[in-house]
Amino acid sequence: MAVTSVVEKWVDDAAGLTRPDRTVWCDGSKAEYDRLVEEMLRDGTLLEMNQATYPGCYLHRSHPSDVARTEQLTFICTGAKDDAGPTNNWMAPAEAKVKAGAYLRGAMRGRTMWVIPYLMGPAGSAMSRVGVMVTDSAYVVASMHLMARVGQVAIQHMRSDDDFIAGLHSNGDLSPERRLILHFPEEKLIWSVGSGYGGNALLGKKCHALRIGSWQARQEGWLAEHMLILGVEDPDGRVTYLAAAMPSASGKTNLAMVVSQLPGWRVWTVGDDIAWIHVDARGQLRAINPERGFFGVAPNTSPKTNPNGTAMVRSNTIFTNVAMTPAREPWWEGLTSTPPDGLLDWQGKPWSPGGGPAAHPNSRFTVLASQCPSISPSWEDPEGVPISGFIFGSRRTRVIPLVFEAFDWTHGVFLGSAMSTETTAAITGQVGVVRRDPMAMIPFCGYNMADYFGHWLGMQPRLATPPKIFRVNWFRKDDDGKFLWPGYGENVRILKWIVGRIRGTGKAVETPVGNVPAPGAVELDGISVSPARFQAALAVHGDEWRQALEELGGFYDQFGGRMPAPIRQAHEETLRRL
Ligand code: OXD
Ligand code: MN
Repeated sequence: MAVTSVVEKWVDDAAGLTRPDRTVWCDGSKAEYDRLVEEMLRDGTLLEMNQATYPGCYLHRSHPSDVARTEQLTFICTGAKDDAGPTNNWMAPAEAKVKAGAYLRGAMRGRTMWVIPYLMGPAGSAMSRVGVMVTDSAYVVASMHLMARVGQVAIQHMRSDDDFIAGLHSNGDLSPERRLILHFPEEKLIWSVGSGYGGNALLGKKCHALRIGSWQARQEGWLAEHMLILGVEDPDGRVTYLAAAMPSASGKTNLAMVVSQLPGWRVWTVGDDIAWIHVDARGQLRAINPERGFFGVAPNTSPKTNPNGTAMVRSNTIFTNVAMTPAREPWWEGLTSTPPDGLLDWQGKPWSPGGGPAAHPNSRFTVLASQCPSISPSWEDPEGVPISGFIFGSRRTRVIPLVFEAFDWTHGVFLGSAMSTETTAAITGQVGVVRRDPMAMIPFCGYNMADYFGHWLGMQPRLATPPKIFRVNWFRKDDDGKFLWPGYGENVRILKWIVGRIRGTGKAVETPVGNVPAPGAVELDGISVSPARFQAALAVHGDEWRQALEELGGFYDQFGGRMPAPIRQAHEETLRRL
């Protein structure tokens, strides 16, 4: 493989630090993937699933203390602390290198170091970007094959000799005490040691495409967002593309590949996690999905919640930390209403009902996007798809209406900045507590979030018609703790209203926080949601909102004078309107 001398030198330096027994350059071929799988079956890293019913599927069981992203061990290492901002963990670059260097020095002795040149984004797209990562984990290499475009194609897309994000990954000893996930955006560099799991280890995803990506996007004038991308096709065949930011494990993958319950309407999947969005020459926002596959949360994926997701993982899928049936098929909570007898849990121990979950709550499937039955014919279009609307969605039992529309771009950015959510198992820590998560980017913004809001505001003058911005919350409950909205396939009814608003047809009524659907504007035929319950799902309660906005003011205060004035103004105006 012809690589630049800058790449070669960086790889040599990585080997000098970590001292692998041998270095293997990955070409991304099917033969290479098959070889890796064979090796991992031999050494027990992978277990074969039932090849008759789940052909090409394997199970990986991670170390029990390495099961989710560890945000407390994730750092942005900028020269100036303020450039990382108050919502990121920060470490001085030199100190970070001394600390992690101690864990990495000689860490690959006796191991192979694989070099993975990878492309984030479709081949031939000017929006795609290159990374070169090294790792001592065969599981990471195989997963990167599914999640990115690996090999020569990456090198071909380098715009100059040093146009790549360098990523150094080692499993180390997998101990949380010697784990660090470090980002050096000023050096286009990632160091990750001590975890082999998901976003900590598949460096193309959260580390590159979001944390370093968001930094690069700001420098280069585009947006790197924690967003799914979907196309809503109406009965006339017209497709409207939307990008939606949602926190981890909040129904994002389900929405990205939702099967419409509305006759004549259909949803096409472009991406389920990350969107890179550029302004084209006509002032239109265009988005690509930088990833090649899905690393989705398995629990609660079922033929009811996500029929496309269930179908796509029937072959060529690496499962991580799911349970296994005696027939060697994968199983997780929610897949079927009753668990099959004789399950082995995610750690391989016999499981019986009544104890902990059989599958880890953050167990995952890794699969090529092309296997998704709803994958859009445009998903690899080098020009990207035109974005007509943004959705900010979070998981909130109370306060936040099912859907409402921002008054304008600035108000929409304010609504995104105001987002908070109830935490899930995708990160280590307590589940179900409300935390601030502006635009679902709190764990992923590689720089000061006040500057990030400013960057969003700064996009507006460059846009011919700024996309409309919407807020959704599928998770609102009534006083008895019952969901007010059925969700899943019925969410297409909400998407239809959103498309209507974008086209100027959907009816709305104004509230102090934004425009909600007018009575009758969302079709409720065929579902058991009474108009009264629907109104309850949309209700804006002044007292709850005032309290929420007060807390929000406290959040803004940490950014001091760096917080953009228009966001502060939108906040104050909302308080006045309530
Ligand atoms: C993910 C996450 O894995 O957001 O997508 O945690
Ligand atoms: Mn995500």
